[in-house]
Amino acid sequence: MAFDGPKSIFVLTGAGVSAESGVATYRDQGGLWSKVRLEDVATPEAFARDPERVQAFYNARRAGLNGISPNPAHEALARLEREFGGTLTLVTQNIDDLHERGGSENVIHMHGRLRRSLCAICGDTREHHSDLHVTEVCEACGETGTLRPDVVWFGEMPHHMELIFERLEQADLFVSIGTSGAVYPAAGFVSEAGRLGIRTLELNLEPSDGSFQFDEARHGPASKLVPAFVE
Ligand code: BJW
Repeated sequence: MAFDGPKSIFVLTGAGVSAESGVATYRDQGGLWSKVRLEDVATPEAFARDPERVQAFYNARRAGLNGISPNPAHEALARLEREFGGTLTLVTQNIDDLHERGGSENVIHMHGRLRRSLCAICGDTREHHSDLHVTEVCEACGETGTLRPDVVWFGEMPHHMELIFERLEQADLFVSIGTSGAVYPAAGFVSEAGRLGIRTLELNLEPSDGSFQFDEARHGPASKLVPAFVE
């Protein structure tokens, strides 16, 4: 590891860490938001307007998780969790489960999880690996048509924010991997880390919009950069 002796590392991952596993990123050329308007699929208003369309968008992406595998970046972060003597906090913006499948045991999913359902009425969440339909009945409250993917849409509050800021404050190294830094509150973590005097490192395919805010930035594919960082 290039930084000497960190005792508490806070890692933030984004879509770039799963790109080499075949998961589409959002804002790269050919990314999800170049194919569909986020206002049509990734807001509570879109779900209220056209639930079938929104369910179809997420059903296709959930089905896509069946045919993919974690890559060396996920595996290296799992190795870091097992072998690092200090505290590791792994926060992901990703809704896939590739960190878990790569061997990480403690993953904080701030934007939720695609393989879970959420009842919009009673708040019940549970594992859900198959398609979701507008006719589905919530097993917890019995309402029909209220189940949605347990993901965080624009305008909604990301999950575990109190815990995340608590862990960030305790860290002495902040590492951002494969994220464009375009979406808040995650995009603000680097400036918050800087304010707290925490060293900051970016590992990304190319300089992100916020690259200049990091103490150090290394550019290239996550499958190469992350294992090299962990060694
Ligand atoms: C590689 C690679 C390889 C590629 N190796 N790297 C104005 C100012 C400030 C904020 C706002 C504002 N107007 C509105 C807001 C708030 C809004 C927001 O941030 N909007 C921005 C667009 C400005 N945010 C929200 O609404 C959030 N909620 C909120 O703020 O609540 C209030 C609050 C207040 C105070 C505290 C806390 C909360 C909710 C945001 C929810 C985001 N949801 C999504 C969709 C999830 C469901 C789904 O998947 O459909 O989450 S949007 C999408 O973007 C997804 C991602 O997690 C997120 C981040 O994307 P990410 O991971 O960075 O992907 P990309 O594609 O952008 O970047 C990939 C990067 O990887 C690139 O840099 C590549 O170069 C790189 N890369 N291949 C290494 N092989």
